[in-house]
Amino acid sequence: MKFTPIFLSFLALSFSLNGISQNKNSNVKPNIVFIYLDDLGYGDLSCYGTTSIKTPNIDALANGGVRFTNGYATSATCTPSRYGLLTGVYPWRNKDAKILPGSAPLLIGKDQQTIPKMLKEKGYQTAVVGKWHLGLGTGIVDWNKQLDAGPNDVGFDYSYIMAATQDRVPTIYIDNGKVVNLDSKDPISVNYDKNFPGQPTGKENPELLTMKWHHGHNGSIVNGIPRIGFVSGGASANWSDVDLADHFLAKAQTYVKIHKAEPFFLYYALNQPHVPRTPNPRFVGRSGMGPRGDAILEADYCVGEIVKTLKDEGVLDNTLIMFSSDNGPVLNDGYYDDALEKLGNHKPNGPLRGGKYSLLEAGTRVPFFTYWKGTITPQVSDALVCQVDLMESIAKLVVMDVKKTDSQDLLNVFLGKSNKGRKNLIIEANTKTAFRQGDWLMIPPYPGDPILAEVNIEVGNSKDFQLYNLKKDIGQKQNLAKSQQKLLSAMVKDFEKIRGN
Ligand code: NG6
Ligand code: CA
Repeated sequence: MKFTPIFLSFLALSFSLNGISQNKNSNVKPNIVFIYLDDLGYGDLSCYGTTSIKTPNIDALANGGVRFTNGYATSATCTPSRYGLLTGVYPWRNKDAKILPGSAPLLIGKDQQTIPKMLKEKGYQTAVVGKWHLGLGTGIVDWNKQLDAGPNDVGFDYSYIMAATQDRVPTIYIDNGKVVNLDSKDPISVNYDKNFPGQPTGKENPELLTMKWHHGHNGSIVNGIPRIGFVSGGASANWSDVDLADHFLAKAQTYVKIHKAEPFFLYYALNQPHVPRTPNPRFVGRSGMGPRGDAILEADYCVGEIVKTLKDEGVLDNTLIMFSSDNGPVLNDGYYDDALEKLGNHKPNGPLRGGKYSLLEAGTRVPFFTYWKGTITPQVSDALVCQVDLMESIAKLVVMDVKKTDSQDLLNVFLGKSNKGRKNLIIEANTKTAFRQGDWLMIPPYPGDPILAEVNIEVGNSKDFQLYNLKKDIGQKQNLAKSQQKLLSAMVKDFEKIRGN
């Protein structure tokens, strides 16, 4: 038989689709939108079982796709989780992958493999909109010039970001490496060690504050909110906190409209419900739970709007949407904002133990689901999956070979065609690590207080080994390390083999 060129390209097309049925009018390469929330807990969404808050837009995606009950961030804080997500490398392999100040240099190496870089090679347009928190520049950053290293150097064609977090200076938008609305007559300087002469701070000028700090957060004051770090100048570039969510949403929507004709990857990183919680007045009071609950409702609105845009622009059927959170929940993360006082019966960590900063489950087990209209069959999956697996899985989706990392190809699991997730996973909290294997979780002994007092969260420190059967005991109430010694030593061995110590 002779193969004609047309037949051959048909053959290539069929293989490249990995058996995924495609909408007739769609691109061969699906768009990929990764929606990342910040500090959203396993129990914070109605699709994950809470009845105290309603998140209909997020629920519609979760219930129409594959909703994971064992979906993990690599870490219990932001920077390392984002590092693992974008590079496929466990963050504990990089000693600098810790919560970064707003002045930190770019954490991802310019020659490191990243998801957007890989997708660019396949002809994708790539974008990050929202929270970055992976460092900028190569040393001391001059915010008044084009930044010399950032998202655009690690694979993103377009970046519209906040540098670090909403509670860290600088409180500005950065558009493709350039600070937005900066007045050259009022240059901006940032310092994380000492204040600039004459600048008020949360510590010295409580009379200027509209939001009070509880711990940390007593540096420079912007919009009445005390932040971490010190800043001078750049007043015209400061964002409006209550408009942050709308602002980033509009940028994400515009991006979709401009790039709807080409395959695109949009990493849309919202910052709700991270502190300081400043929902737009439209959402204030709506949850009855104070600003934290209102911020979750605002995030739900944003998700609904971006999905609406994908639909209106005619690309929803050809877009794989993935949703997750960078780490677990925290109530008082440094400001007095009623998160605790108005919580009522709501459990941000659901049935899990611990929270943000914790090696116990609620630190890293987070809401996680995939949605692809017309392609994914709705289901709940108990497979073990981690954000670090996006690298290999997306590579598989776009038919590409990538350098081996800690990432595993779980494409069929993400598409709901298999229930075979990872066999094991190393999770991390403040550079300490623990090991999940099958249904079991082992936490090695660590010195330090079992409770991080300032946030009142159990972080998992103990002088003894901890071993939990998560299938039977999701709340980690029973430490079986003493009665399951054989299993414990086998797990310690496997863990050390991967950790390399
Ligand atoms: C901590 C901050 C906390 C939050 C966190 C980063 C203090 C006392 N606490 O150091 O408020 O900003 O860093 O959160 O400053 S994360 O989700 O970006 O990792
Ligand atoms: Ca976070």
